[in-house]
Amino acid sequence: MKITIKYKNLHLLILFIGILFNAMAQQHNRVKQSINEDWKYFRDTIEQAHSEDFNDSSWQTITLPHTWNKLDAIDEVKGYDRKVCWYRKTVYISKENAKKHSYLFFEGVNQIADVYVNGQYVGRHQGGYTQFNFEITSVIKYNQKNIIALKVDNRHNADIPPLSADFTFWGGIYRDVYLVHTYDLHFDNSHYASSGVYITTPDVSKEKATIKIRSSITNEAATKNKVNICYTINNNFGEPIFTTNKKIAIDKQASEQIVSDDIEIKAPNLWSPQNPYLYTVSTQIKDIETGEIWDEVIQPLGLRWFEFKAEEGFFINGEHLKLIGTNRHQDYLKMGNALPDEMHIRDVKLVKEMGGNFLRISHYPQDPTVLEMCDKLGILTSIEIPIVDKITESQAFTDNCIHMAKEMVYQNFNHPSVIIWAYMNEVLLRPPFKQDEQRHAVYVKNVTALAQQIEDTIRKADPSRYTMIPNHGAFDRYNDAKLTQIPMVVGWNLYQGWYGGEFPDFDKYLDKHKAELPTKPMIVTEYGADVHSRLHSFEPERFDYTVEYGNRYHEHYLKAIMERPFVAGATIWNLADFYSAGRGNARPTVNCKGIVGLDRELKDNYLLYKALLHQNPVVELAQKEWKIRGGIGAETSNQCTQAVYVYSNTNKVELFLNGQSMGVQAVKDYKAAWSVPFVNGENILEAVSMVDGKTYSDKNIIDFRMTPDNLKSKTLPFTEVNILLGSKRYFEDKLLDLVWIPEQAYHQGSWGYIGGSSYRSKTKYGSFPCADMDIKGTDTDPVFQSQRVGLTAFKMDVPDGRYTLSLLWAELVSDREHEKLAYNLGDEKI
Ligand code: GCB
Ligand code: CA
Repeated sequence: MKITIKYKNLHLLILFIGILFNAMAQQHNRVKQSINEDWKYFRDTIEQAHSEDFNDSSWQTITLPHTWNKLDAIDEVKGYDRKVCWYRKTVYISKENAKKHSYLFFEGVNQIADVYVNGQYVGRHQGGYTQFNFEITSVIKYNQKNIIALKVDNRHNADIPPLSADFTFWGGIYRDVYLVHTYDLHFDNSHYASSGVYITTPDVSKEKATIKIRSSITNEAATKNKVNICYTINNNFGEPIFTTNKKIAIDKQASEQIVSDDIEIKAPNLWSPQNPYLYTVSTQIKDIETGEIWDEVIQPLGLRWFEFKAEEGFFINGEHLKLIGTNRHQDYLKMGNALPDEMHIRDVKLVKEMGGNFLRISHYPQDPTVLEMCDKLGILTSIEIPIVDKITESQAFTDNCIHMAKEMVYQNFNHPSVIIWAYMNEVLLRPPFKQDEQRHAVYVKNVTALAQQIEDTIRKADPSRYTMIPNHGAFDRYNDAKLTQIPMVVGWNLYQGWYGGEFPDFDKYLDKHKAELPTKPMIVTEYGADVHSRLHSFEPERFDYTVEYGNRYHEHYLKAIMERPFVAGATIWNLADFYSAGRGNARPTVNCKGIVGLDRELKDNYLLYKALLHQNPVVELAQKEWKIRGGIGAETSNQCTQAVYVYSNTNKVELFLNGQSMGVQAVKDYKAAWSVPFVNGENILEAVSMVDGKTYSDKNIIDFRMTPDNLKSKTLPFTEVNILLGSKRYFEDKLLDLVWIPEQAYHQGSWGYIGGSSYRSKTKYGSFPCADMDIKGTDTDPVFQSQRVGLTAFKMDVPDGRYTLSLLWAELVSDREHEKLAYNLGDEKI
């Protein structure tokens, strides 16, 4: 059956869902309803905000998800609000819930939430990335309004990870909130806010699968109860293929762990990235006499087995699979981390459409929708708790880490997409006490001890998956601290050719792992280069933030990864650009290592991976987002020849410019290249490949703004030129509809600089072609971040006339390191 929904039918749909929901509620007796609408919010701490009769009418009305840092963490003022804010909401709870148990369920609040209902304290949750719930039955008023109040605190807290990291710690109730009602007999949702049902598949083969279901059941009634626990396995059409029962008696006010008998499925339809076949398991608590269902939990079930082998990599269902994909943060352009579910879904789809099969959910557990989508689309995952950069040597910190590890494992236990539980990202990146050798050694020992404790906790909670610690590229440091030995898989975050070194150093590092840790499976958990998708260069250089440098980086890394079978997998840092409030770079407050932008615009590297990973023919023009190009027209031809690339998995590609063939090129390492003589104005590029008699093509229309070398040219009259002094970069300003081109030295009859040298910034990572700082008062930072130092003159041999000359620069070197101002001298008529 195919259902097409038009807008005018929307009310019908809502009605339909309403009927369905009611029917389900009557049958299943557990109700979970979102309460995202109509919250009140106050951006500060305030006395008595928890109390029932507090007047919040002057507070802002908001809808969840919500973060208070959406704008202040991306503005030009240093820092962002890490503080206490308040939320309040009124909910009406009807009398029919009086016999039930009611809970408030939160998908995530960053980072401490103190919850009150009707003025009464119901509990605290620490940690911004895991789910939690509180029972509120005893404080509810029925057939009346109930006041929920939350004090939310995202201040730095030495006992709660993460302590420091390269991403913004957005504060707020930034995920969905639900009200849940259950009957006296229900699955135990208080066990780390999990479903209370844990499914394992101890034995899976092509012939049969064994399934075991462990559930935790609570009887809150005043009497002992006899019930039937009913297990049903449904196929992916929702049709039951297996049902069994277990009769049990539970004491009043008690909880019991029930384990099903082994359930066997013959010739299972195996789950894999190619075939993400999802069964579901319904576990019901049924009244032994009336058959009435007291509670039901439905969980996904994927039947698969997998293994990491140190030399050969990863295997699923007995078949080798190179794990390739990305990391992911949970934010979006100008929205912070407060995203609707659809936007999480969109990101998982982006990985799938690229051809990826693996997602490292970094550096913290994310919205439940992410794993649901990974199950459905066939994306394998690694999830981790947010210990990043460093630890605090306190019992409270340890306790919080252990608690988070348990929350992570139990809350996500049944997702077939999860293969790895991870923890401790680059924990020896900035180890303290460096000056005091002995104290430093104690710190490292404490890190090792904490790692071992978390490892033991995770292995005990879930022996069926792998564990992993992702380290940065300081091999010996991690090896000496045993962080390469404690987990089952080692992750390496490697940036050779970005933060330091050269591309081939990456290859050497991989080979070092194989030589020194030959029995330890390994994943390249991070690699990437910052790319501002409006910056281009034909002479790319480290830290110029150009698309072309990023392309070189990934082209090299990808080859090295694919050539080495012992590299089980690799996840690009990062799927999308993401906010990191402390960063300057080419886009202040943003880490630009995404292969798509903050707005999910595809960058070139996404296309490279697409060509590599897809089985079907792929032909993609690179530099696709570069719509306004610029360059200098040769005097005789008025053409400007520039390189054009195509990413493809076909053998050869033909390129056309305005309908004229530029020749056929062989594809090598998924890339083909041409020199294309662009003309002033519109240039239609078309790349075409023939595979098995079928044509595959891609098109891009480029508006080329030609600058004459001779400004007095009659055939190419000069109208405008925007020059980036001291730079080899091209910068496309889509808002102002103009393109900046690199400088050139002056020669007779033309234009250019006389004297001086290109500014180089000195950073801890080396000398770079541009500044690495936030330029205040502008959004086009790259225009200001390069300059020519010691310039004698800038000369332009223009025809007589009136011109507008704008000089733009920033003070890049100053004592006031963080107060760089953009100076725009305004327009001078000359
Ligand atoms: C890393 C970190 C990650 C950073 C990344 C970078 O190694 O794990 O959190 O964002 O490097 O871009 O520097
Ligand atoms: Ca959600």
